[in-house]
Amino acid sequence: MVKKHTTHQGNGEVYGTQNKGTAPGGGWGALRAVEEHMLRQQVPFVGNALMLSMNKHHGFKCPSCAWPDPIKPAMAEFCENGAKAVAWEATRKRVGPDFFERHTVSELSRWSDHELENQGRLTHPMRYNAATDKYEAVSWEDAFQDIGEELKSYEDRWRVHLYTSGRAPNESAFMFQLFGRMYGINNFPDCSNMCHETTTVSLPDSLGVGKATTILDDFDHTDAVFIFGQNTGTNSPRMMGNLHELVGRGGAVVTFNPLREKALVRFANPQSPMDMLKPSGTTISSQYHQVRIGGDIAAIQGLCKVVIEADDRARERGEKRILDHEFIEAHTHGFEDYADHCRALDWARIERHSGLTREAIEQAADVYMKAERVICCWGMGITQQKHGGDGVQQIVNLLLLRGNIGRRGAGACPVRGHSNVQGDRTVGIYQKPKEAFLSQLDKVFDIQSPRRPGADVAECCEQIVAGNVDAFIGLGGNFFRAIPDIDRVAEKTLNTLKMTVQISTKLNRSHLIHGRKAFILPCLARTEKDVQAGVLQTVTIEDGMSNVNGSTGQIEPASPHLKSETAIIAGIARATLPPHTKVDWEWLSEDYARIRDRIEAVFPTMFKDYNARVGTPGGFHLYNAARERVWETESGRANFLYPGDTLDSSMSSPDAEHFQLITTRGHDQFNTTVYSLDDRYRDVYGTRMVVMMNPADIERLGLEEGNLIEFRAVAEDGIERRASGFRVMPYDVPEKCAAAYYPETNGLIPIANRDERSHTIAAKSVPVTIHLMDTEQVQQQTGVLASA
Ligand SMILES: Nc1nc2c(c(=O)[nH]1)N[C@H]1C(S)=C(S)[C@@H](COP(=O)(O)OP(=O)(O)OC[C@H]3O[C@@H](n4cnc5c(=O)[nH]c(N)nc54)[C@H](O)[C@@H]3O)O[C@H]1N2
Ligand SMILES: Nc1nc2c(c(=O)[nH]1)N[C@H]1C(S)=C(S)[C@@H](COP(=O)(O)OP(=O)(O)OC[C@H]3O[C@@H](n4cnc5c(=O)[nH]c(N)nc54)[C@H](O)[C@@H]3O)O[C@H]1N2
Ligand SMILES: [Mo]
Repeated sequence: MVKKHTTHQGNGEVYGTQNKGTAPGGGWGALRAVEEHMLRQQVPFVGNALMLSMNKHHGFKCPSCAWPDPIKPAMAEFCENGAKAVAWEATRKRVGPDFFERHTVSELSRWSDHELENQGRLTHPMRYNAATDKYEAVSWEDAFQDIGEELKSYEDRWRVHLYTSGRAPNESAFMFQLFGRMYGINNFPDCSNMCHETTTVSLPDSLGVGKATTILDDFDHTDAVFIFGQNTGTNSPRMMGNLHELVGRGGAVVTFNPLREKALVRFANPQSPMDMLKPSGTTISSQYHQVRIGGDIAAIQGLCKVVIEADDRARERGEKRILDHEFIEAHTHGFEDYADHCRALDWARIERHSGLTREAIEQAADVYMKAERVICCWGMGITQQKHGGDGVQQIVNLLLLRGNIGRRGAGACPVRGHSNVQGDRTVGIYQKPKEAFLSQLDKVFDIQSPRRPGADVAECCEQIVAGNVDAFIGLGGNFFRAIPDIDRVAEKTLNTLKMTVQISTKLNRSHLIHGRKAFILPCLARTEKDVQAGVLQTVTIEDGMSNVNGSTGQIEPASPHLKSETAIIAGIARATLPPHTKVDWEWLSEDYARIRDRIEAVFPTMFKDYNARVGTPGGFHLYNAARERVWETESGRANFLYPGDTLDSSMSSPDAEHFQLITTRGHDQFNTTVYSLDDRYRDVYGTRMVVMMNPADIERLGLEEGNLIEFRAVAEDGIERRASGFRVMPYDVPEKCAAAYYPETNGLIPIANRDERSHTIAAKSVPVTIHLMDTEQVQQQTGVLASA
């Protein structure tokens, strides 16, 4: 049966322009938002005590982003969006068997993402019944047996895919990969394949490590932070505190972003009483460069050109040199080639590709040259690009020029997304595992792991479309909503997958885009007490700067029927794997310290004394070689790397007729979880169905503000991909660049629109054309909206 899925969030909505432009990011708006969201989720008084234990020693780690905590946290160490995430999780609303009794899956398929999750927490394990088109309650034991029988029945086990979302803590992620490898596969598509995989793959070629070389302390000692393609105010709001503090002591923030993101322009720190008295907050970015989408490679090479040529002049004049030649000499490889490449670049070309003027680039370079210590941060604006890996490597080149790596106050800082996305990868969720890891895993568990590489997210999607997947198990997340080409994948999923199993906390679209057999297995959430064999358990989380922290839930579980992720994986593993295997799954899941002991056995150096160190306030830091100026690269040095010809690829050329579309997050959302239809930081209220466009483009296309438009994807495969019903909204964004919200636009992204090396989906440059909807389409659309 093919179900019709609504991709629209608007309900006969209007979009407003209240507060246009004036209020800063943060400030009173943030405090009001926290209060509102807690009330809306009916989070009772206990919510407040809960909030105070967040990110504290013996407390729980915020389930929102991966920004690290200070060693001495503030009284209330949380941000507006962390509070929303907790309110959303600790909600009093429930989705029990009675709910599923009232609604068929076909009906639910027409609900919006917000409506689905807003029903509350899942309470019982559920199994799909095709005869009634409903999910029905099932006992845990029956669910495990049924899943186990199914998994055992497959002839080709490589047709099974095990997806992980980055909220899973180290313990359950480790169990999940162990189960997968004992089952015989390396198919571990992971949310990072849509996120920072670009960094994970390209950074090691440059620096030998795939993680940030900075720690939080570096932000206290830096002179300048350059931010490329990361919307700090919405996605890692606690980092705003670090930027605010930097500006306060005279440091500089230089931002590269096509969109003017409000909080990066001005921000009022809710934790600063002085700021809260100022109506306009504090200026954060001393320079804000609205680079063309995908134009960072050209912009950064322009920056490097200015710095290198200034150094050339200093040499000629016998003045103090600009580059750190001592560092370059002792620690790097490929400098001369790269310098020549930059010297030879023509300014007209740099300007055309970056969309920035030479003067603007020179101004940014000036800050870079004057700052003794610089940190470069980057997010999805860099990684979700066709040449994302090249973008990451250009950022590293810029840092290397002045020895800005492996020094206090300086470094490379990819800002990671999900709270434990980095840890999941550390403990073995990886489709291309290294031999050293596998042989150690095999030794510790006396097993034989498969050596053949498995599928990442893009490959998993392709294999589903090709009809080559039998079963999908999701450890958290909302795979069938977060992926590209969602319509093509969904259709195939419903028709060809034999089984889908989703381990979840909330109802989402991935429960509705299901296989012939389908299970929803509800689990405990991060905030909740996880008691195993009578003992309260702690899990561990690795933040985006490699600190491993304990997290202990504080509140009573949403339902007595919930199991922990770890117990669920143990249940599936026991029912699937032959009884004589050496792993006692139940025994492991009864005490998470036992799992950590096994993790330590597999990674004896990295996780030395794991259990003892879990209790360290502020956690413990995992060794990062580049931070110590030890280069684990083939050349044994940090490498200057640059692409030959990527500036001129036809799809991303500034001369192309089509638009590049950014698909991005609003302020009231966490990935596919939509808390509300407002985006206070972009002055969008009551709808998410908007397209932000440059006024000159609106005029050129003969459009007007408020018109309804349709996107048509421009793709080399000739497949038609459309999404309609987006309202035109004039916005401060470069020409031929447009922006709309994710996931409403995910049907427009071809699976092949991705970074070549890492396969990370290029969700920030989706080639589209924009068309005014005709009267008939508008009537149909408004009909849909009105009846939704
Ligand atoms: N509250 C909240 N917090 C979150 C999340 C959430 O959804 N909500 N998601 C979490 C996750 S998983 C992740 S990965 C992170 C995501 O956090 P971000 O990395 O900030 O991702 P996006 O929100 O997609 O925003 C990307 C930014 O890049 C800019 N951009 C787009 N194209 C370009 C370009 O070509 N060049 C440059 N220089 N900039 C560009 C966009 O305008 C936007 O400001 O946040 C994490 N934290
Ligand atoms: N077009 C476009 N697509 C994108 C992106 C983009 O910018 N543009 N961003 C990409 C990025 S960066 C990412 S990381 C992915 C995100 O992809 P995912 O990580 O798959 O998606 P989320 O929306 O974070 O998942 C939300 C669901 O997780 C479940 N959940 C919440 N907490 C828990 C928990 O503690 N345990 C378990 N088991 N389940 C839990 C809930 O049921 C909830 O519905 O999306 C990617 N897709
Ligand atoms: Mo992410």
